[in-house]
This record gives sequence, structure tokens and C-alpha cells, in this order.
Amino acid sequence: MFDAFTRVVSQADSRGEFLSTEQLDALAATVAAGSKRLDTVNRITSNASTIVTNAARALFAEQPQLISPGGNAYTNRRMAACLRDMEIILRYVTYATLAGDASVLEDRCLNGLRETYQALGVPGASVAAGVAKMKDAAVSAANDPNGITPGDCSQLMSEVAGYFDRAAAAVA
Ligand code: PEB
Repeated sequence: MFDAFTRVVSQADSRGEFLSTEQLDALAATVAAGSKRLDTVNRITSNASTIVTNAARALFAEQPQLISPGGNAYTNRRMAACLRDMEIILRYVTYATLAGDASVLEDRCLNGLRETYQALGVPGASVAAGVAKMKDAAVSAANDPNGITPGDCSQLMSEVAGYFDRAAAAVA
């Protein structure tokens, strides 16, 4: 598992080089934006259950076959598994956001997930649609200007959106 710092160290070490000025500048920018990152993680974490529930509700409204008899979220057991899966994915996105690196998400959550869903008969495209809904909700929760120091978070928001996009692409 890498973070923004260990990633750069590992890359430099594999080439046997000192850290470059560009790498140090990029890390300095990461440190300078640290409060934004922590606020973003905090916003998503504290809204997690709303983000998951609303995304699932919207997904089932769009794809009602999932909750009809024979559907992949039909019966309380499968519904619970579905909500849990969405929560797991969201949780790993918050870890990646904190770390500033996708490796924790890739290695511990997405690796082999497509094959798992294929084996279970869970439609990956539907999971991807649910993840896209969580992305919109998470970005808007993190971007909400109420009660927070105003600032430009566009770069961080596209980084966060990118983690959701990776998750969706990994199962679609
Ligand atoms: C991945 N999901 C399910 C299972 C596993 C995962 C391993 C099988 C075991 C179980 O049921 O608990 N687990 C999950 C994950 C990690 C992990 C992401 C990462 C670390 O360890 N059903 C739908 C929707 C979708 C869904 C499209 C968006 O209709 C999901 C939610 N996942 C779903 C369902 C099951 C499941 C299991 C319904 C149960 C499938 C079944 O038993 O029929």
C-alpha cells in the first residue's frame, strides 16, 4: 500500500535516484492542501450512510429489476449484501483520498472484484452505476461551502472523482 509520499520514494528508489525537484514540489503542494484533503475525507465519512442509501435508492428506481423477484438485490439478504458492498467501496475511496494514492483501493477492494461478481452473478454494470451515483453525492457533500473555509478544491475533487471512476471501471 502506497501513499503520495511512499509512491514517490518507491519510484525514485527503483531508478536509484534522488527525489527530483518536481517530485518535491508536488509533495509540498500535497502537504499545503492537507487540510482540504482531511476535510474532504471527513465530509464523505460523516455522510457515508446517506451517500450509500440515496445512491442505492436511485439505482433501484432506475433498475427496478434488481429488487424484483429473481433480481440481484431481491430478498433482504441480497439487499443487505448490496448496501454493504457499496459501503465497502465508499470506505476504500475515503482511504485512497486520505492517502492521495489509489493503491489501497486497488489492492484491497477492486482486485478480483469483477471476477467475484461474475461468479456470484451480480451485474457489474449495475454496481458501476451505483458507484457513479455515490461519486456525485460524495463530491457534492465534499464541495458544500457551508461551514467550511472557502477555497479552490477543484483538483482534489477531480482526484476523488477519479477514485470512484476506477472503482466503476473495475467492475463494469
Ligand atoms: C464483494 N459481494 C458479495 C460477496 C462478496 C462481495 C465477496 C459474496 C459474499 C457475501 O455475500 O458476503 N466483499 C465485497 C467487496 C469486498 C468484499 C466489495 C471488498 C473488500 O470483501 N446486488 C445488486 C447490486 C449490487 C449487488 C447491483 C450495488 O443487485 C451486490 C450492489 N454483492 C451483491 C449481492 C451479493 C453480493 C455479494 C446481491 C450477494 C449475492 C448472492 O449471494 O446472491
